[in-house]
Amino acid sequence: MDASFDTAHDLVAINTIRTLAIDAIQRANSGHPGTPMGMAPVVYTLWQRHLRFDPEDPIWPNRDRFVLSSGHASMLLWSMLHLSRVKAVNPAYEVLGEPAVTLRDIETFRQLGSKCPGHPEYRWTSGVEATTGPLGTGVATSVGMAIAGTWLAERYNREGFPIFDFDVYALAGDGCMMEGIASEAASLAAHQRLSNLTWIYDSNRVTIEGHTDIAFTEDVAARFVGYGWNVVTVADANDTDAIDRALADARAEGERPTFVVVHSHIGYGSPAREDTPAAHGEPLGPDEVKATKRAYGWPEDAQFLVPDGVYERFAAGVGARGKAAREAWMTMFASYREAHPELADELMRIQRRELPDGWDGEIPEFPADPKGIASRDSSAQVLNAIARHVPWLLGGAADLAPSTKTRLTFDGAGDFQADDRTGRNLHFGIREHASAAISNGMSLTKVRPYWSGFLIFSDFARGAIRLSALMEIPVIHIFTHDSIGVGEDGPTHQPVEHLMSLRAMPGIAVIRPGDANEVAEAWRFIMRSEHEPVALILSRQALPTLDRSRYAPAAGLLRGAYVLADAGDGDPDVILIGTGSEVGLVVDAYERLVSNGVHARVVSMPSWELFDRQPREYRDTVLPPSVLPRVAVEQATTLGWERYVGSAGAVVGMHTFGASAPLKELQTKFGFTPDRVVEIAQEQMKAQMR
Ligand SMILES: Cc1ncc(C[n+]2csc(CCOP(=O)(O)OP(=O)(O)O)c2C)c(N)n1
Ligand SMILES: [Mg+2]
Repeated sequence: MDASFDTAHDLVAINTIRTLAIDAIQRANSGHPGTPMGMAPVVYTLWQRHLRFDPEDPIWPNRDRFVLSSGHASMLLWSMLHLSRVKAVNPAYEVLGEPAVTLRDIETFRQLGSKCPGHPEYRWTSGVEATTGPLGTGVATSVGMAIAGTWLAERYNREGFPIFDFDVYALAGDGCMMEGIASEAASLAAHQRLSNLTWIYDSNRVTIEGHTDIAFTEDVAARFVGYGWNVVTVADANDTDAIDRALADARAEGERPTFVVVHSHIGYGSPAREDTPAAHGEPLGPDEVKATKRAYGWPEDAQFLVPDGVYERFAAGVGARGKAAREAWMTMFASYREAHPELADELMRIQRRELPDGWDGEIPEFPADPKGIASRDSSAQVLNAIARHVPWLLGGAADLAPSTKTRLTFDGAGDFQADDRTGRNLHFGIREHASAAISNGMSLTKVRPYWSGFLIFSDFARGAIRLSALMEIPVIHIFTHDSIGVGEDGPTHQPVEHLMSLRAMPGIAVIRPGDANEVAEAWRFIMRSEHEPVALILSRQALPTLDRSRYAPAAGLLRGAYVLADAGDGDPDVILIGTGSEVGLVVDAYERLVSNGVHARVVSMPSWELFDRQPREYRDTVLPPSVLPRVAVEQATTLGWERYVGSAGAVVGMHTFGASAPLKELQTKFGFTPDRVVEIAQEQMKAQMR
């Protein structure tokens, strides 16, 4: 079939997208029909006329990306994936013959097991580029994809081999534009001159509570001009020629990201619901479904109808363009492999999240040192040692690199900027939420990202950290200044509840290493992690480097918790558990108890998550169930420690905010001294004997 635009045929295809959404939402009796109805022509035009995406291979590395930042409008994406017959891909990156989204999935929209959940979920449905729903986060994620695209192009493209030149598109609504994270990301995207990035703004001027006049009256287009974007306006979302021109303009733009403002009507075509907030998040209702179908010239009783020729139309549009582009790329890649075998090998590894041979060859071993080294500093050494061997490990800080020590300092590491795309040090600016979302986007594009900030500000990034866990992508979130150990900066900068709140999040490993060698082991775990993000929690202050000939090897970190020291055979009299900066303190207390003849044990517990994954047998050897006297020491909220110390055990932790004072004084004030820990251990032993 001819792929050229033909208003009648295109309108049937567009109305198929709309009516599938209407029917699925009516059947589910929940969902958001308004935006699929309003924006169907825009997304259709993008896919049919511009997107270089092959439904036969939705993970082809140089595909254009489409991110539905208005995640509530998921039916728009499900209709597109179904109608263009995108193929499913399994976790081994194999393309399966079956469709990613069947008509049956659409009929069971929002039901358990359907490939069409309420919001787009990466890894659950093939063709979804990013999990979206938390507004603003999808557009920020798209910036990470665009950054990764330019970095990959610079590193891997060679004369005659444009291996990477993909574009990134995101669709956003009023809600995304109101969220702060979108502003953070838009500002950085313009600074970085990401001309491979286009955001399409669905300006329907309606949100849940009503018309945007109630809360959002700024000039959004002017804002984006201010950031430095190329701003284009489409006056009518149904004008497919105007949309086509705007997207062509975006592709021709070589210096700036493009912002396409599309004036649209939420619930377009529904006689009673168009332009109303009710169209946003309610099914139309049986009568209005019929009235709307009549308005579209659609058979009013037909449900889940895909008229003859519609699949073929998608196949002739996005299907044919995508196939041609991918096949040309495959042919090019075969010659590239001959001409540049090492680069091609790297690329294949990146795609499979594999590491280069010898990546860990330079990880240092730290000699015992009672004065020690801050874990942020040992981490800096380890990170640099690894990054020298893993070219696609890149990242930065939210303007805190001199404090978080995450800068790559070796020759050639460079700074990533518009005029140097090879740089591996990113400057995220003071934008924590966007830093995490951008890192997610980079990870979805398969480079290995890290970003860093103070642990206290992890709250600012939490929404995007959570999405990295939900998507099961190996983003490295690095947080330093991990406790009251920060000292003089005081309670605004001293995290208390943050560690526990990160541990409360499923799907992310929180690691708080106790000394430099545990830091090295933490990085070994991090780098091997293919499908799980990590929060690495580091200290500002020096931590003694333990003598590992005297205490157990740091490799115990990989099991989450391990017996660091034990004063004798058999069950101990008391178990002291410490994490991070408190391991040294607990070891001091242990030595005192031992010199008093107590059979004490020290357990270093850098990661609850890794420990909980161990077989019960191992866990019971570390924390024998029969040994009740237990003390956990951590400069943070105590909530949750009962699971390891039991209801009778003791926890030395924080019950209030911290204070501004030198660290030593804070340690005394809040009870983090060897004397206090010894005292509590003795109370524990007494109490359990009674
Ligand atoms: C961070 C965040 N806050 C709140 C919500 C709940 N929410 C979902 S959609 C929506 C309104 C979105 O309005 P708009 O982006 O204009 O979408 P439209 O109604 O035009 O489809 C809200 C508040 C959310 N998904 N994410
Ligand atoms: Mg809106």
